[in-house]
Amino acid sequence: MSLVLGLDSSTQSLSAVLLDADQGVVVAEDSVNFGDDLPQYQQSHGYAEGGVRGEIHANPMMWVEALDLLLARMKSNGVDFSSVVAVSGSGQQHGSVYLRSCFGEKLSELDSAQSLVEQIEGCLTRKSSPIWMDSSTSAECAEIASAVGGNEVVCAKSGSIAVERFTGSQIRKFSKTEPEAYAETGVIHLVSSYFASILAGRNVPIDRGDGAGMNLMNLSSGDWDEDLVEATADGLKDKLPPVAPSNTNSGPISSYFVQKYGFSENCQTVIWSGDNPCSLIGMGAAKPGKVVISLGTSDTLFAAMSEPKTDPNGYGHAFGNPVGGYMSLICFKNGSLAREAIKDQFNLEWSAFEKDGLAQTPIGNDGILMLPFYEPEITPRIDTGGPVFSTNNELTPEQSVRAVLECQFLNMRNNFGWLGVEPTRISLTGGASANDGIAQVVANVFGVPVDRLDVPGSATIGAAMRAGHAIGIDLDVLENNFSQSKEGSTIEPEEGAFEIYQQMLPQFSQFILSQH
Ligand code: ADP
Ligand code: XUL
Repeated sequence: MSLVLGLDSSTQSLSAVLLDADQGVVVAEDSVNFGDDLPQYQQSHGYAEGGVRGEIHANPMMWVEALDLLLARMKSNGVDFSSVVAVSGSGQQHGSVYLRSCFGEKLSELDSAQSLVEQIEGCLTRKSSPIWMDSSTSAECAEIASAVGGNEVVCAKSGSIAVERFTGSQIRKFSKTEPEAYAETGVIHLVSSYFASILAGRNVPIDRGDGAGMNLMNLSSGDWDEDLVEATADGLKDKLPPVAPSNTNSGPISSYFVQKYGFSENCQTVIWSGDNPCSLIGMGAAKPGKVVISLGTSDTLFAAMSEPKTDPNGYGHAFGNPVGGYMSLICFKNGSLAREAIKDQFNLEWSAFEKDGLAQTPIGNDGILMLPFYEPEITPRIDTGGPVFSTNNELTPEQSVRAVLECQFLNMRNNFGWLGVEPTRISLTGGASANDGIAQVVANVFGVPVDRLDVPGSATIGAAMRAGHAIGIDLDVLENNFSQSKEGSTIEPEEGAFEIYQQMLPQFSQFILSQH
């Protein structure tokens, strides 16, 4: 029996899935929701509300408290961790944690009689972690780009132009605004490498999948880019962990987890990757050919690439593919949070977004358009100060639901051409993918069938599969066992729908342009 554990520290929750890799069985799964399960941190969606000038930070202690809570809860529910042979994980991308040099030593002597929070809190040089939703670093992006010769150079080197939510500009801002705390910082981790280090009981590398989301890694060499690192902040080279291939085994799990939760001393830890790279693996999309749309807190569209394709408009990104090669990705910030905003505004349930709810309005919504940008959007880069409608008439709840969905996916279609792939099917994942109505709109707008996986949580599953792959389990076996479409889950496009959206697309493009 090869039990592998996958963890996923996403924006709103920390989830775990335990797989029997050989048998293709999900043995256990559980999740801690930051807002519901850890209300004392007052971060109901996983981050502090009310940040100024686009700042969005989360509490890195909340994340580690969630780890203790999740493992304790699973253990008390009867999960036996002693047969787990390998563990890895997935982290929300771009977010960063700032720690003193003593962090590594602290991790090597963790006491299982105390909590992780009690022991790690003193290592922080910055109490909060900027996360991917933060848009406060435009000045720093411009400074980094100008220092290396422009955004074309940043993009050619790192796979993306200098981007506000990426870690480089966030580090630069910290070094400028809190120079003393920056000087006290010995190591800067991503969410992924922070968790991976805690599990391994020592500082471990950043993987090439997530590392590519920092504007600091050279995509061709797979290592830190000296010019970018120098342009970002003084002395940064010494504060970055090394970069390593995603399948790096970082050794046996820390004795903290052996003593407290019953892991075996031989359980291997594999370095973590970002949630999107892990989802690529979980969806069985590691080889070029499949297009995946993930409807999580953010909506993303991604696909494996043999070459690192970059977006001429600067909105999309090339990241490392955890099993080698590359992946291209576009991220839409106003994903589930925009859908939730409509749901909350009209006091609806998710059933209003299901097929029956959508049947109350015609496909195309009688031409109503909406820019569903509750937060400043990143694809395209636009701040409309809230949602914008093409009509002054007040919309019914049903019209609003259809408007948000249709226009989110029209916006996706408007922005994915640079990937150079014409999907013949789409693999759908993320919390909202379980909703048949939402899946139907995706199928209609793209005009292709939409498949969903047999098992939920592709990032968490992908993390567990990566753990298995790194210790020698064949990727094809893992994909056969866990990345299959759920029977009956395919949604075909409705007759005539695609043609309606073809006509709406230029109108939608014009509407966006009129708001720039
Ligand atoms: P993340 O990994 O970014 O934390 P998930 O992929 O877990 O996000 O998705 C969580 C989101 O899924 C929730 O915030 C919620 O908006 C959305 N969601 C959950 N169930 C449904 C549903 N039945 N219909 C539509 N959206 C849903
Ligand atoms: C990708 C991105 C988000 C985060 C959170 O670039 O910013 O998808 O990874 O899920």
